[in-house]
Amino acid sequence: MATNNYWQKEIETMKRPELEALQLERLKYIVNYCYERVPFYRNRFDEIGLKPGDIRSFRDVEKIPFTTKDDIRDNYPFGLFAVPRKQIVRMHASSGTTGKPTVVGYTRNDLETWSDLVARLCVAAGANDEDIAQISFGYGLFTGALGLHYGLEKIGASVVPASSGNTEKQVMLIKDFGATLLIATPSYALHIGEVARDMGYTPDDLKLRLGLFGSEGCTEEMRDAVEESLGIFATDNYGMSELMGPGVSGDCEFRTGMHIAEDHFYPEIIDRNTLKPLGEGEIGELAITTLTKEGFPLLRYRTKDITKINYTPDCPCGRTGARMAKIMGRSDDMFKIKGVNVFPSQIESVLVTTPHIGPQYQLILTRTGFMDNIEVVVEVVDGSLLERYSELEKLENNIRHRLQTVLGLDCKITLKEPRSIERTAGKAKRVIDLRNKGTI
Ligand code: DLL
Repeated sequence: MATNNYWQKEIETMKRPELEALQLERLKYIVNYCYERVPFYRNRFDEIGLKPGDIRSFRDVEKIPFTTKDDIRDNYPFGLFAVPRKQIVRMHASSGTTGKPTVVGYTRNDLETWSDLVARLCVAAGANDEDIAQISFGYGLFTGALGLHYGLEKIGASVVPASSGNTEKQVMLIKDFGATLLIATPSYALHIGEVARDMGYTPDDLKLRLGLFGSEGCTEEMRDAVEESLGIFATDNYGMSELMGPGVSGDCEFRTGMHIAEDHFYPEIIDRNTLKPLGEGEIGELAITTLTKEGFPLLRYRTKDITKINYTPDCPCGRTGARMAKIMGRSDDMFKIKGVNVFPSQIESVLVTTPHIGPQYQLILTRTGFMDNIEVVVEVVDGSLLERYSELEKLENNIRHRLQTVLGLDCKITLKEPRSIERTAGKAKRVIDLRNKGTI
C-alpha cells in the first residue's frame, strides 16, 4: 500500500466533512466573485432574481443557471474573464470543429494551482522525480502538453517536450533518452507502440514503465491493448480547457476511478434531459463549478461528458476525493441509429477483444432514404487474410454477431489492410457522420 505517494497529502486525504466545509466556503466565495466581476453572470442572476447570498448550501447550487460552451462562444474572446486582461499571464483555447475556438485565461495563481493539480495526478499515478517524461501531446493552444509539462517539472521529473507527430523520432527519443513515462492520447500511444515494433523494438528494449493518458476516451479493453503494445502500466486522467486543462481528475495506481480534485472543482451529475441533479452512482452528464479559478471561473459548466461519481472514500491509496468513472462518451458523440442509442465506446469494447483485428477503427454513419446505416471499419492483423475469402467471411460474421449481441444493431463490417486507417497524433477521429451530407 502506498503511503508516501501524495503531492499534497493533507488535502488529498481530507475527511469529507472538512472537505465539504472547504468546498462550501469556496463555493460561496466564487459565486459572489462571478457576480461582482463578470457582467454575464450578474445579468444571468439578475434576470431570475438570484443573489449570491441565496447560495448558502450545496442544495442551493441547483438555483444557479448552467453555463454552456455557447455562452463562452457568445462572449468570445475575453468576455467571461473575471480579471483585467493585464492580470492574465497565459491563454489557451480549445479548437472548435466549427467557428471560433473557446478561449481561456489564467492568472499567475491559476497557473500555480494548475501545476499543483497536475503534479497531484502524476504522483497519484506513480510518477516521481527519477522519471524521464516524454510529452507527446501537441504543444500550443491545446492545454494537454503545457499542463502536463509544468506538473511534471514540479514533481522533479525530467521533461522531454517532444510534442506530437514524427512518430519515428518519438520512438528514437524514447529509446535514446530512456524515457520512463509517456504522456499522450491513448490512440497516439497505440500508434507509437506500432511504430516502435516496425523499428524492431519490443517493449523490453524500451524503459517505458508508465503511461499518463487522457484527453480522449479509452475503454479498459483499449487500455489493455496500449499496455501490451508498450509494456507499460496505463493510467487515465481527465480535464478540459474550459475548466483548466488536465488536472480535474486522475487515476491513482489502484485505478478505482479518477480522483477528482474536489477542493478546486465542485462536480455534479445531471440528467441530460431534465437537467436535474442525479444521485450518487447514477450515470449522467458532468457539470462542474470551478471553486478557485481567478481568471476564468465557471459556474455549473456543462461538460457534455457522461460519467458517474462514487463518493465512498475506500480507495486503497488513501485519497478521499470522490472518484469519477471513465468517461463513457460525450453526449455529442452519442448517435442514434435505427432508434438505438450508441456510444462509440460500446463498439470499441467489442472490437478490441475480437481476435485477428487491430484496435484502430472508424465508424461511418450514412443515410439511405430515411434509413440510417453504420459501417464499422477495422483492420485485419494479418493482411493475407484478405485473400482467404472463407476465413474473411467467418471473421466478418463473428464481428457482426458480437456487435449485434451488444448493441442489438446490424452493422456493416469492412475489413481493411493493416495500417490503412489514418493515425492521428492527437485525439482520434472515430466517428465519421455523413448522414447530413447527402444520402447515398
Ligand atoms: O483534452 C484536456 C486534457 C489534456 C485532459 C490532456 C487530459 C489530458 P480539451 O481539448 O478541451 O481538453 O478537451 C476536453 O476531452 O470534454 C472530454 O470529452 C475529452 N477528455 C479529456 N480527458 C478525457 C479522458 C483536454 N480522460 C474534452 N477520457 C473533454 C475521456 C476525455 N475523454
